[in-house]
Amino acid sequence: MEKFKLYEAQKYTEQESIEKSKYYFEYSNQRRSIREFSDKPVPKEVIENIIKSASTAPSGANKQPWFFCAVSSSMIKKEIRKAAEEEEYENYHGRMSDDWLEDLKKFGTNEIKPFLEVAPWLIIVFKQVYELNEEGDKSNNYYVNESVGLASGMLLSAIHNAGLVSLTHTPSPMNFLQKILDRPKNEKPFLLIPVGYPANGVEVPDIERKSLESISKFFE
Ligand code: IYR
Repeated sequence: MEKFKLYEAQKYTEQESIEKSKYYFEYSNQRRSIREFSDKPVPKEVIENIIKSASTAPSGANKQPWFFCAVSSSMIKKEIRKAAEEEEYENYHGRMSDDWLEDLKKFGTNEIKPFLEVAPWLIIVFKQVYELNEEGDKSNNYYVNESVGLASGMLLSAIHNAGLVSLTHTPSPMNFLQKILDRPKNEKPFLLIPVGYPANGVEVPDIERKSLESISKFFE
């Protein structure tokens, strides 16, 4: 017989729930992806707590199919930047469609990625396509993309909550991260997330969130 522990829900009044949900939206709405970072250091403990928050995400059969590499070593950051820029050069010079390049124009991106060296931390999220134990036996993971996507979303919220900024970066292809960080063959890079403080006076594109009406429909 499985053992269950009693779940102690945190209870708020309706009014408190309304206020808290509104406050949380307003707070979340201040989060923006940042492409220019300050080199101001961030304590390791903050990054540890952020990763622990991400690890509270739900996952298929509770397999927790994620792994996080946190890099502050200048040498490794430099190696990552070099490999990422080589791939991005190919993306911007032939691999991305004209439509794609057009869609990116408003962000002013190109293949040059100084943030990969300037940001004090790079968090590389890996997905574990299957589980591999120490004896080399394989077992299944389920809903891996969904699970790691959820954990990554929670990672971004935890970063924002700590007063830090991030960029959800996907240099493509990303296999070089598996090599540089020496990760096992059951793991594939999922996202590369520079974390730190914004550069002084950094600007972000003037974009808006879609309206509630355009992203939802209520059936009451
Ligand atoms: N990976 C490239 C291109 C890029 C793609 C998308 I979709 C973006 O939202 C932003 C950039 C780069 O990082 O420049």
